[in-house]
Amino acid sequence: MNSRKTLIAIGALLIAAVTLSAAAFGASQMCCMGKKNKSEKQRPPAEATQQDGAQAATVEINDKGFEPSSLKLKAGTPAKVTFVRKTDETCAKEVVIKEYKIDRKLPLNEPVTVEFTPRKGEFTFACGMDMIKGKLIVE
Ligand SMILES: [Cu+2]
Repeated sequence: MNSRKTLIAIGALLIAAVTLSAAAFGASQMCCMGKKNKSEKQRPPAEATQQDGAQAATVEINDKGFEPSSLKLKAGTPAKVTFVRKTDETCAKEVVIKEYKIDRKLPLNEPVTVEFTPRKGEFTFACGMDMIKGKLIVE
């Protein structure tokens, strides 16, 4: 009799545990989706143009900062990213991509192309003082 009661008790506990963790999991899923939607609303990343085994994209520097502020690239494909500074009202007079040892001056209205082969991950491109930033999303 006693052992049977114990079994029932254990069974009830298990069911409660499963229900609780399922609820917690559901909640965390909801939370992540909320965050995702928010960041998607901000601005979707721009895609690079794929051509002849290479990829190219242009980023403008204007009074809003880098535009696009995030750029999607393919891993392992040589990339040419051209930066054009369109305003003097910015501190982004150079562009730095630390992970790829890129540090280039950006003369006004003069396109500057940086070349590198991106590897998978997320990288930051920034002004010389690391204040104005953009993101490379490499997949
Ligand atoms: Cu700056």
